[in-house]
Amino acid sequence: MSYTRRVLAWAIQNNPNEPEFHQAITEIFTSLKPFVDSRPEYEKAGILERLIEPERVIIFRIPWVDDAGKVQVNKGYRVQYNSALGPYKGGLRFHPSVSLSIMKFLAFEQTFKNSLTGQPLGGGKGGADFNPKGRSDREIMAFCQSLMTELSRHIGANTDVPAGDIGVGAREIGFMYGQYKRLANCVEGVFTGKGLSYGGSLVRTEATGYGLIYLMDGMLKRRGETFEGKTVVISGSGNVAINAAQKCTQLGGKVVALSDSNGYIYDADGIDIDAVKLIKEVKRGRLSMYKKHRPDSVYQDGRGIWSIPCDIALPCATQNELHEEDAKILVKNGCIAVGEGANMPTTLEATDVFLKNKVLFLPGKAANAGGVSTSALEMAQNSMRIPWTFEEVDEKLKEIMANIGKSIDEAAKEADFEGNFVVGANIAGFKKLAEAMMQQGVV
Ligand code: NDP
Ligand code: 2IT
Repeated sequence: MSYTRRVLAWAIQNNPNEPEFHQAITEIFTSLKPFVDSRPEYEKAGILERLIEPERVIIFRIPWVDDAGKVQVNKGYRVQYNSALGPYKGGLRFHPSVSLSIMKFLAFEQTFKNSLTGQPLGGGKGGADFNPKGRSDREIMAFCQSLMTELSRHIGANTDVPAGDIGVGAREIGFMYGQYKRLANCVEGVFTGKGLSYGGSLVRTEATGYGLIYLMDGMLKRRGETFEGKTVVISGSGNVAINAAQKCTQLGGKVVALSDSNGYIYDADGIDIDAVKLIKEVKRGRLSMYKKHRPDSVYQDGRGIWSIPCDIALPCATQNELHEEDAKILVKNGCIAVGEGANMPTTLEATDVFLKNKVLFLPGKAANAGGVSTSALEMAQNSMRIPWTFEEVDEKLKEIMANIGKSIDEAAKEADFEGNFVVGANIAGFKKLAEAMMQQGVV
């Protein structure tokens, strides 16, 4: 059995009941197979065995008191996956589905994504099985403070730098950062996505969605296409989806649909993004309220968003939200490009459908890397104690996304998989990581 197959089988056997983690490592190892198996130095250095085992996993209790005076307990996680390239870096997710498997898949993906950015970032991820929906600001604060009381001892500006993800935005980061500062008695860039008044960076809020559109725009242009006049369907209606919709609209695309965990909206005239922001960001409400703003739009319960005909599909909600049947419908409806704003939104089978049908497919670790890249820019500004303007950060983000596009394209070509950016992104991410790990010895 080849080196890659053997380590993959071993990892799956040794980490039972972790389906999302198995899915992520299967995708990456399958891509790496020809590259790694033809280079015995990797096996000699045990690179894959060391890469697949997180350096550290912290699981902890988060006790807090709700508004009714009842004690609640949640499970918290921080997976510190790999520090070969820099401090552990990656978001925190608050969602009832959070499990060890989901944390590990996200942290493993993050390690490759961060490598691809070309910035000095290791990989990590964390979160809790906490459901913020319907909770008061005081309950959110109590939860965030309790989480940070434990997490604070494991993080630091040069150790591990968390940020936001699903269910964690400016409000939650503010509460967690405030508690960290109090416990550590230290003001440092230990978080990214901070508020602008206390060390945050301009463009970080927009960065993941903008970066996705910058990369897609660049890759479309290589095929002689642009966003101008294209019909676009975007799933989700959170940070990534909203900012992707905004930039896409600025570039001439027409976003006709968005979704949340209950259903989706279709607006043939193009989604009114300000209305969505009001509903989701200010009122923390449901997309079903959109019809009040635009009576001619349609709201539909359920996960049928991919049946809407479009030229470009951008899954920006969560893992495994786009299945094989959805991919077949998208292809049948003439979709020419898919960009993953979310982490692993497309199942392995659906990805195959896109690749076989020559759909331009941009995998999450490249397509959504704009968020963490801008986090690295926030860290740089914190270290220098000098903030950059919106235009300066935006320019740097564009350059980083263009470089990512170039490196996944070149890596795919070198591996004889021209146009397959799943292979391109995995190999390009792996090469840099493996080189750093080899040079640092067996650690
Ligand atoms: P938000 O919490 O801001 O928004 C998440 C959106 O996805 C909401 O519309 C939510 O619906 C929907 N959603 C979440 N879980 C589910 C589910 N199980 N089924 C259906 N819909 C769901 O998160 P972000 O926009 O920050 O994150 C979205 C994706 O992008 C995630 O995969 C995240 O890992 C990834 N990502 C985020 C980055 C960032 O900088 N924020 C960077 C890179 C990737 P509802 O409102 O009903 O909960
Ligand atoms: O998945 C991701 O890349 C994020 N949630 C952002 C991580 C970060 O550290 O900015």
